[in-house]
Amino acid sequence: MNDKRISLTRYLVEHQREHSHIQPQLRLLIEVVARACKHIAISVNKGALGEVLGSADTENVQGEVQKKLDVIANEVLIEANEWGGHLAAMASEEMDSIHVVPHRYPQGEYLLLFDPLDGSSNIDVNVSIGTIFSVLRKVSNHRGVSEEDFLQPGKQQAAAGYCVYGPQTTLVLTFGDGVAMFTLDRETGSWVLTQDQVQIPADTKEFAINMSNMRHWADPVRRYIDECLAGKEGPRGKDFNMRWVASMVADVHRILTRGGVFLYPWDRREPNKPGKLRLMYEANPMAFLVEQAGGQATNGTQRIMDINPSALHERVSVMLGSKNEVQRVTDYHQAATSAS
Ligand code: P6P
Repeated sequence: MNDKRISLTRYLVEHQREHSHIQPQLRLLIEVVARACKHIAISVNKGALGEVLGSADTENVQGEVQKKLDVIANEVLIEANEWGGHLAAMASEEMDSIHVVPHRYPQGEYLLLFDPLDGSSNIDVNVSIGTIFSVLRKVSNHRGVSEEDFLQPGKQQAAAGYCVYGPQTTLVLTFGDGVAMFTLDRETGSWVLTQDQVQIPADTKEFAINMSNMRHWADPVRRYIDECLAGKEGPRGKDFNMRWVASMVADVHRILTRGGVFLYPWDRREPNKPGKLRLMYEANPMAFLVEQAGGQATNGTQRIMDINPSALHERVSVMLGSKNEVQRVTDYHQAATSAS
């Protein structure tokens, strides 16, 4: 065993020693979530051998058909986090309402939100998927816990992260003091620190968006993408590349690893909805990670982590990644607003 390798436990102990805001309950929470992600990885990696593929023949609160692995991942996270005494309640993309820790267990000061398995449409075709999580403090001192306790802006997050189930299984984490990446060593079952103080390049030549929605976009997004497509003959003076995995965790992991910009903007298909992605357990945790890595994350006009939520499952328009590109998209939105 290479004693230069830093395990997740050692990282958390040393990080807690340096940063007083990391309370013992928060450290335990992250260790429990990391262990749950290992269990989810085992189920994901079984694929067709584990009878975990295909649909569960049920729908979630979003009206989406749940995959068997969506339900499995949700149950793993609920069961892993109920008994430890670090949480008051949990919220999930897969559950209509919050899950309060049963009275038979002690309640803690934290709230955990998660998308247990993001990118489910990729499960059956063996493309990377992931678990996204966000941690809030229960700030109200009234007894009990309700959905209102969860409705805090993303800047209030105590921690956030994701686990990407791809060629490697990688846990990415922030407490607000930078971003660290841990790769799962399957031989020992340990999470091993493989990158610390992750930084996203300020500039990029790579954008990620679902181009099939182009005709539905608002003008500022259409302008930004048209200029990327115009390449070096156009106003940007450089060629761009495009990626779209249709798994936010995979696209964000690429951006944290080598830069880029990710857009899932509002579009005219559902004009009354601000966007497709969910604020509380997709956009906010990813925005926290991206900002901590030196990037930006907005809804086109506002910093995502400043948005005051009004509903647990509310959606949001998302533009995040290399700061100079996200700033450009924001500038185009402001120019369009000024011109109107
Ligand atoms: P589309 C997955 O369902 C997800 O929520 C994100 O992970 C992903 O970025 C997006 O939706 C993909 O959406 O419309 O391209 O299938």
